[in-house]
Amino acid sequence: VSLDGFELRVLRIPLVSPFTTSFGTETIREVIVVRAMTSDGDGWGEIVTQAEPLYSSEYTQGAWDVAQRFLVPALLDRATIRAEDVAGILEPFVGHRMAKAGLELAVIDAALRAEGRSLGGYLGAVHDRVPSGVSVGIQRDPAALVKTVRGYLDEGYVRIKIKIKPGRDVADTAAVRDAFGAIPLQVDANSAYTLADAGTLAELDRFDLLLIEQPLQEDDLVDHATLARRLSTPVCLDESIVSVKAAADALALGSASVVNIKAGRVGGYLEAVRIHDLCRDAAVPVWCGGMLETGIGRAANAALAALPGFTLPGDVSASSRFYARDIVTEPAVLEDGHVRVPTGPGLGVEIDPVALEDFTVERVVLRR
Ligand code: OSB
Ligand code: MG
Repeated sequence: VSLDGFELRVLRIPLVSPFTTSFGTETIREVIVVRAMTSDGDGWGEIVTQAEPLYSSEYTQGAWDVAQRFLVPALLDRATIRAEDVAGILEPFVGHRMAKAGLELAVIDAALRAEGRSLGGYLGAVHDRVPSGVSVGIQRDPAALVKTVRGYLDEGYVRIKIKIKPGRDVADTAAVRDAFGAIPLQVDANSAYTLADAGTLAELDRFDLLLIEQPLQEDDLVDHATLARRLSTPVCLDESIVSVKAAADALALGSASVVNIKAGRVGGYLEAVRIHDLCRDAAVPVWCGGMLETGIGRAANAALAALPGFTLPGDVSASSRFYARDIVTEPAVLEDGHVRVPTGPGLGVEIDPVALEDFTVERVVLRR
């Protein structure tokens, strides 16, 4: 495509209920929406940073700065670029993967819309819908958790993930297991433990969980391998898998037997596909993680999750799980426990310009 410029916006979208993890509570989703402006029309992307650097070192104002100061100017330096060129152009800038991923998605969307080709087709999707799991935040107490989980099961979600932290792990998991029997259930610690907690984490083995996600720190690949040998519950990595190289290292070390793939965390949907391919060749199951995406990232995640190696249900839930109002005209909905993979050109969803404007708190346009 030939790029005319980029529009960046910071949005603040209220959540339907507070979302609590081991690292904090969110009540408003602060996110950056990217519009790539090309001679063939617009493309949309989303930078999935959160307001504070608690899940990852990236955060919204940091991404806002690095995108304007370095990443966008590097892209606008070229008269024309292909979607496949974006990552290479941005490669010299260390890190900032979520910022890079959002810019790349906007260029991919613009290019695919111009070609009349869907993102699912481009990435290699083989399903027209994907099973929908839900990530459930830490609640006031185990009884409140059971009530919240019951609501999601009644809606049709096919897999439950509960957030855990020290002191809110074994009893919470037991409460959900006891209340609902043999449902597909997994837990996510978001790096809240150390190897010294291996005894507590081993107590989770009796609940027959699908997996335990990211018990230790982002750079704890060796400790995760040590822990994995002590647990019968499969260890899945999220925060640690920042690239296809990190994924290869984790598999070689035995740090994970399941991988959560998030395009933002790994620098883009094309890198996400490379991790999918690596894991598929190694017979390691993968699933699509989420970052409370708006309708933009949610459409893209559905397309990614439809690749053949995504053999576990992802955190690809309906927009209504987090938002009363989305910024696309056809938000993802739950149908028989599944979310449909859009088939239209590019992301296959259209922006609702009024909603976009209503949630915007900062806006900038950078032109060639
Ligand atoms: O660890 O998977 C995570 C949300 C923000 C940051 C990290 C995580 C999450 C979730 C929510 O679990 C997943 C979703 O978008 O549904
Ligand atoms: Mg996680």
